Amino acid sequence: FMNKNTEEVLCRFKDIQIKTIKRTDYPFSKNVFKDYLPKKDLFENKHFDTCAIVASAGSLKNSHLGNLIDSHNLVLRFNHAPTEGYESDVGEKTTFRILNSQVVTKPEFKFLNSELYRNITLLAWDPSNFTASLEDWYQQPEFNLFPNYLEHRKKYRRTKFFLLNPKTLWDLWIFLQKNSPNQLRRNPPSSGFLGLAVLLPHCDYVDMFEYIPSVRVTRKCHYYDVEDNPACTFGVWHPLAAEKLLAYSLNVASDKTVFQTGYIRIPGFKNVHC
Ligand code: NCC
Repeated sequence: FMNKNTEEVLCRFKDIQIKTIKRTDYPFSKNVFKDYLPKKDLFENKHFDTCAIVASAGSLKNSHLGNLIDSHNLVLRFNHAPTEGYESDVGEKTTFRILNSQVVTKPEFKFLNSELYRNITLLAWDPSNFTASLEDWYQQPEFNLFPNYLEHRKKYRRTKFFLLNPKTLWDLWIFLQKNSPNQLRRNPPSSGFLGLAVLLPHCDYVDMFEYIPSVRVTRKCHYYDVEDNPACTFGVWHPLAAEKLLAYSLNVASDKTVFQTGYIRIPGFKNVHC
């Protein structure tokens, strides 16, 4: 059941265009990137019946959600979040990974060698300044993901690897600000919210696991490490609380599903009538 508010907000959400960097985008059109950027759009006209987004939250630990997650047609994971050793809680299927530019560049993540980043669809993002052009961003990325982007493209030709146009981060931020009662810091949304925005045009519905914290809520940052940091769940740099309140306002699943099982369900754009 979708109430009127849900449908209205989804209609405004639908207006945001998710842009990836194309061969024709200056300055990439004039440099070596033009031969390596994908020709096609992310997921083009592909449609998936059911999509799962696995937030990396510590509350996934002991959730036994693995089979439910794997039953979805598309599974999105973030950054270096592993499945190996955690299958019963987070599943083993990965269709798509969203990576921030730290993961692409910092040696500890072994981006060019780890099997986590092969034979799936990848989308990497790096924040630009609010008013920056693509050229400004290319000259001054926050973490210089461009060299490893090229290396990866050369090494793993079969992996579909996209770069997010950083303007999309600010379009999402503006949308969040317009739909939240509080003044937000001007920092881009988290990979989790970006994932939701990328998938809503392509899925019948999107199930987001442990993005809205369930009764298993914990101070642990991730299901896969021991870091104790409640800011991971409620936000410090990203406008995480605003993202989560907005996502929760679009939820059509029951309280029991959200707070005991541990996921929200958001209807894909195909199901909204604007
Ligand atoms: O932690 P991170 O996020 O990789 O998590 C992926 C997404 O899951 C959701 N999440 C995570 C933990 C938690 N307790 N609750 C959650 O809801 C969020 O939606 C989050 O986006 C990122 O968004 O890219 C982020 O990346 C990390 C870090 O860079 C990578 O994990 C690589 O180590 C950032 N942490 C730091 O930079 C220290 C984090 O702020 C955002």
